[in-house]
Amino acid sequence: MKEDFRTLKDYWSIKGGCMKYSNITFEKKEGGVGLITLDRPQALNALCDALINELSDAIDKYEADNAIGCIVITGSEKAFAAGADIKEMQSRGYMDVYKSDFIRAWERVGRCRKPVIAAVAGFALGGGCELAMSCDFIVAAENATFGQPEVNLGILPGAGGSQRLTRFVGKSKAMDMCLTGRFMDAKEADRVGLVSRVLPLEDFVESALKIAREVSSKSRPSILMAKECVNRAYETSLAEGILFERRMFYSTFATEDQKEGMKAFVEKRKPVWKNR
Ligand code: DAK
Repeated sequence: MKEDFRTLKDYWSIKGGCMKYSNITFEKKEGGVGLITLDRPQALNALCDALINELSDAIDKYEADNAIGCIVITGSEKAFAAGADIKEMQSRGYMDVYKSDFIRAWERVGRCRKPVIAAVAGFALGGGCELAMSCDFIVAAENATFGQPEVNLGILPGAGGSQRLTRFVGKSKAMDMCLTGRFMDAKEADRVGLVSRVLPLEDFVESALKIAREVSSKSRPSILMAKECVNRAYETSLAEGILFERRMFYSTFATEDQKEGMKAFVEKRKPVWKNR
């Protein structure tokens, strides 16, 4: 059966209850923002299976909730996430990882239709860096540290790192990071385009929430379409991408929000979005 959740009530009635979280916190913030905080401080937010499943469930909930227009994923001041949980992975064999479809829950963030911002303070390493890169954009605190140090463990990036990092920072930097395992600080990450902005560590999460509130305050259909268009740039040729954007652009003229947005501009007032 295809699941179609319109409200949280629908979600829970279809899913049959509320998952209890012990590795993340889930808070609905003012201004239509859903905050998810990775919360395994004893392991620097290492991404164990339980955490990834909780994260995936939390994204399902926010996606189903009409009150939420933007999602923020953050960690602690010391670590966004220090990678997949090495202690959990170490004894696994090929058949364990192959048969378990280990990747599915990891991909949930990248499949979210609503905008997702990664607010990274401290370490974002291995799967932590990959998780941040699967969000729509990354804002970094001054102490943020990015890396793909999997080579030090006898493995390589497995949740999109070699592909997404290369698209963000180009071949030379991506090769450098994946082959040496070296870390990149927030300044370098800003310079090479891995992050969209660097913010002071003080009040970092509040600053990230402010950006999310701004995104959430726009017309929802135009936000979803803009996100689809930018993502299309990574999946297609320039000519096809421009055609796709044009089709999407034309379709905004079928929305009530286009009428309202332009009317409000002409009347010198703030638009009141219907999100339709
Ligand atoms: N896993 C498990 N525990 C970890 C951890 C990790 N990734 N990172 C840190 N910890 C634990 C430490 O073991 C330590 O626990 P106790 O010894 O106290 O019990 C505690 O967190 C504090 O860490 P440290 O004592 O090491 O703290 P330091 O400040 O000295 O060092 C550090 C911080 C981040 C530099 C260091 O902890 C470190 O190097 N951590 C490992 C970083 C790393 O190698 N990350 C990559 C992991 S491999 C896939 C999905 C995902 C992946 C692959 C495939 N599919 C779906 C297919 C991802 C793979 C990876 O991420």
